[in-house]
Amino acid sequence: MSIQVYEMAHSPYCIPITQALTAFGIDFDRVSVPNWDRGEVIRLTQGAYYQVPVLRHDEKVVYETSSNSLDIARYVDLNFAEGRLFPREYAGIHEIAIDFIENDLELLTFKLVDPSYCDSIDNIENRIQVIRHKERRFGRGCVDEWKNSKPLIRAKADELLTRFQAALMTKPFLFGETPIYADFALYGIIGNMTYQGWNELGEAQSDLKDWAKRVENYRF
Ligand SMILES: N[C@@H](CCC(=O)N[C@@H](CS)C(=O)NCC(=O)O)C(=O)O
Repeated sequence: MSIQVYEMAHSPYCIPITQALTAFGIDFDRVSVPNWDRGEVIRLTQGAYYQVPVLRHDEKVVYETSSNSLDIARYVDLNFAEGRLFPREYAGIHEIAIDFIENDLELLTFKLVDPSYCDSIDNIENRIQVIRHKERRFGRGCVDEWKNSKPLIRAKADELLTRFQAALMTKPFLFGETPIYADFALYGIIGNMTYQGWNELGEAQSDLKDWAKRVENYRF
């Protein structure tokens, strides 16, 4: 059996997949896909997809079929996790939590990372290609704007994170004694936000730090 995850190491959508595979003891290879050249995933999917992650399991290629689908996570759940990533008992409310993490929260936290990420790209053409990509969606000068309004964006993100801190006050993971996909999704957000130390969890978020360590070290 051979498994590859086509990824960007700092992506809030790739980290949950690679950490879930790791938690279930699945061996896989990481294929790094640069933000400025999506040729490899476009070829792999015969032009059907250009985002990451993309999972390849032997000859099967799995990618998202819509902006809010969880096709790769559910594939991992069915093929490697025996349904333990999406327990039936949390169905519905679980997807609401994931949707909030992948959209409402991510829409704030990636803006805390991208200015540093762009600055870290040495090659000017590659860097401007990434900025161009962001500006297509968020408008000209958006990356500098995020840099200048970082404290405000961080305050809003911290406010949303308090809801997960509340959920962790009575249990080790978001829904109970073991991590489910929502835990890996939130772990992806925190992993993206704190990538290369560009941002850190504060004193008041030590419970989130402890939870992230639990997710990281958890093995089924
Ligand atoms: N809903 C998708 C979102 C994936 C996504 O937004 N990936 C980003 C990286 S964080 C990407 O590839 N962006 C480049 C692009 O959209 O061209 C998922 O959950 O996998």
